[in-house]
Amino acid sequence: MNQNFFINNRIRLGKLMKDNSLAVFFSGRKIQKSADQDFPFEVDKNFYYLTGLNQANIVLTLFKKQNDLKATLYIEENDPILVKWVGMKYTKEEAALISGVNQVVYANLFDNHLFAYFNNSRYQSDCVRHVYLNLERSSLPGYTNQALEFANLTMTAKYPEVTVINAYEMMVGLRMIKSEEEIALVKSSLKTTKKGIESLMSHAQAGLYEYQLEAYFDWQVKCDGNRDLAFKTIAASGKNATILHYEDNNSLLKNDNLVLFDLGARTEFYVSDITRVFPVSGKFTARQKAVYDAVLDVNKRCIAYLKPGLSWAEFNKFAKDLLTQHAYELGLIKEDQEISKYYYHSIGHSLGLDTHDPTLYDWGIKEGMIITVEPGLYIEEEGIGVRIEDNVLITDEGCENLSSEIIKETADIESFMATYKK
Ligand SMILES: [Mn+2]
Repeated sequence: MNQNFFINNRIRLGKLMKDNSLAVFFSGRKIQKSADQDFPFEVDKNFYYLTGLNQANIVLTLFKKQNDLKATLYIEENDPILVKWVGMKYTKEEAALISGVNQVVYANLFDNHLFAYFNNSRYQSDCVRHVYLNLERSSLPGYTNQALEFANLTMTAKYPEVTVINAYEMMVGLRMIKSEEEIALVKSSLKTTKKGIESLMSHAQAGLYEYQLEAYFDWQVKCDGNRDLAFKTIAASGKNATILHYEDNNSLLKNDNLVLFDLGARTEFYVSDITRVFPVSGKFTARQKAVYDAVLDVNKRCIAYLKPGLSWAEFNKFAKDLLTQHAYELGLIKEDQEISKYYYHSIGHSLGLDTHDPTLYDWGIKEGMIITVEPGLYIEEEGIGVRIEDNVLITDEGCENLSSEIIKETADIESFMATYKK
């Protein structure tokens, strides 16, 4: 991603800030896994969106004064001993080049700079009275992050006269509407995802374990140019496919099973999120095909229905009503409300730097959003779970299916499988 993307994102945020205000964003920190091992570092996505930097313990400040926006990065200095163990951190020049921030300084200046921004001992018109923080919440017990701690330990404790404003919703609003560069990266992820799906399907056979199918996908993603997984691959055969976030992937594939896989590659943090279903034997049974085609019909009709101006409630109702009709035809239900036994999630979500990209649901569906369309029917008593998930870009009067190249029709799946069956 070019630095202009990050510069432009900072300008867009700056326009939403009050005059004489400061925004402070943290890149995140390493989290201990066990003993001297850490979890792989995952950068704060709002920080990344404003800087393009992917490293722990960096701070970005944006100071808005008389409609001028000054960005400063605070980075850690390289320690020559540590460099021999873990390699170089960003130099000032590298951080400046990636982010387009001209002022890059070492982190030891941060506290002094803060005091200068908030110092009101001699009244100056540019004294900062409002500070924006990325106060993301989580329902996890004990959850904390650098911004929440900064709000408590620095702002409340040392600068109680300064008003803290939550920038999180502002960031979510900016991230919801995708730029051309972001759309291109999602498309690039989908290309890799397509290759991985074809690798996984071509190797499928009874007697393998689900985790072996998972490995074919993951291997292809790694091979395809230093990409990552968007999330842990779900490979669920038979009844396992009725568990939405099944992650064990340790059952044996049987010839009469359908396999549902829900997976995606990510490229420079921009993800794809695709679900497909295929028969281990290479041939759908009549019943499997009936269920599959019902879900496929809903998938296609939802994509045809999508356009800017719809509310999420309308979109969800449209999908649920169609799935309900099909459930009657499949002999699954006798009353409308019984559908919740066979369909128990919502029709889609935003996609971007996160797989479930944060969303302001009140905005409804808007042009420039990338969302998933993923109807499903899960029939535990028959060991059949079908979900068909595409990724679509909302356009001015409808939507464009970004994953239309990924195999989806039963006839195509059967002929693809047949070329790999001996
Ligand atoms: Mn999804």
